[in-house]
Formats: sequence, structure tokens, C-alpha cells
Amino acid sequence: MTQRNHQELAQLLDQARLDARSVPPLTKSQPELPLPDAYAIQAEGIRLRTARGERVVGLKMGLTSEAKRKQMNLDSPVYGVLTDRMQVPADGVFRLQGFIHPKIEPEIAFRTSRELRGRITREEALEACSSAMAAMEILDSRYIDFKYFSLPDVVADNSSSSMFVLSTTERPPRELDLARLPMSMEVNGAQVQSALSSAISGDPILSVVQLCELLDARGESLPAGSIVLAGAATVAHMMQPGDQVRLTVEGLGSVAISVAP
Ligand code: OOG
Ligand code: MG
Repeated sequence: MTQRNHQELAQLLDQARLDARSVPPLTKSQPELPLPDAYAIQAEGIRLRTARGERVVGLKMGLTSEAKRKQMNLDSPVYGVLTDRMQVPADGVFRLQGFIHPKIEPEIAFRTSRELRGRITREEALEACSSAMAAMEILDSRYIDFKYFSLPDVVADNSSSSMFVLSTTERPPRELDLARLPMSMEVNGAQVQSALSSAISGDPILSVVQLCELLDARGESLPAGSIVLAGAATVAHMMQPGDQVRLTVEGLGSVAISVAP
């Protein structure tokens, strides 16, 4: 596949996102879409966004929990890129208009204070992460039906990333029992999902280790000052107008958004 092909496919997905219109999975017309090409399409899509003034603020890991891999019927972790325009302020309002079929999921996020590259240990990842936060990701697939796509499809579509929200509480990850934090997501006060943080990669910090390996395979590193979403602990949840969605993570407080009526 040429760079020209990557650009064309990135443009198609970018336009679908801007128009909030779903399109067939890329593998329908390109059954042999290799994963490295899918990441190249993702990178072209991010270039289109930065050319319009968006700023890259971090990365998201996806499919780091068994629950998510089962829900999406895909078998290995992937990453996507986060920009400043994707962040909803804590306690902010999210409007469903302009999105295709958004879903929300409970996550843990980290902020890095130095660059990480290549194969790193859990200790090195902990050392480089100045804080951990409670986070929710709002996914939106640009593909018809959301559910039935292959790994290269989801990667090309920036791993379904759409929006995210971070708790205002930030704590050094070493102060927490990171792999044993109870997480509970509630909609209008009723619990809809719950899990222990170990559902995320066995320990959410290991998502950072894995991310560095995936980046390294493409000759890239994780810059200092990045936000990293570690991946969802449970399946994602559909939102209705007027919903108040809140995630509480023991030790990290809670984070909420309201869906506009
Ligand atoms: C892929 C992205 C998965 C996560 O946290 O596991 C993800 C998808 O579900 O469409 O963001
Ligand atoms: Mg996610």
C-alpha cells in the first residue's frame, strides 16, 4: 500500500467522523489490510487533525481487558492517539449530536513525566508516571454497526477513540494498590458496570509497558507529558440524552459527565 492509499483511506474516515456518518469497514474493499498499514492510516488521520489546529496530548490503549476483547471479538491490544479537542472537562456536558453511536467506558489514566521508549519494566513505567487518574473514554466507531470489524479496521479508525474525561484528582501511582482498585460506573445513580482495576492488563500500569512496545515496533516513543488511557475495565455502555454518568475509583475519587438532554 502506498502513502497515497493511506492518505485516501484516512480522508474517508476523517470525513465520516466530521459528517457523523458511518461507512463500511475498510477491509470490505481491502480484505488484506496489514496492521502496519492500518497504523499508517491512523497516523495520516491524526495529521489531518493537527493540520486543522488540534494538538496531540496523549495515547489510548484499547482491548487491554478480557471483557472488551470478548465484546469486540478481537484478540489483541491496540492504541490510538488523543488530541486536546477530544477532552471533555470533568463534570462537563457531552452532546450526542455530531457523533454516530457513542458509548462510554470506565478507565484509568496516567500522566507521564519523562519520555519512555522500547521495552521497559513495570518499575520504569511507574517511575515515569507522575500521576494516575480516574477516566472515562467515549468511543465512537466510524463503521456501520460498530461491532463487526477486524483489528486493522479499528486501528485505522484511531481505535474508535472519540472523547475522554479525566478526574481532577491525580495521585502518584505508587501511593495506590494499582491492581486492586474497585471501579464502579453509575448512570443516574444506578451502577451499570463494575470491576477491579486488575481487569485492565492485569494491572493498569502494564498497559503503559505494552503501549511502549507497540510504539517501538513503529520506531516511536511515548513523549514526556503524555496522557495515557490504560483501556476499559468493562464493556462500554450506551448513553441516553439526560444521563449523568459517573465513575468512582477507590483512591482516585470520581469523575462525571452529563449527556445533554
Ligand atoms: C476498540 C477500542 C477499545 C478499550 O478501552 O478497550 C478501547 C473498540 O471497542 O471499538 O478503547
Ligand atoms: Mg477505551
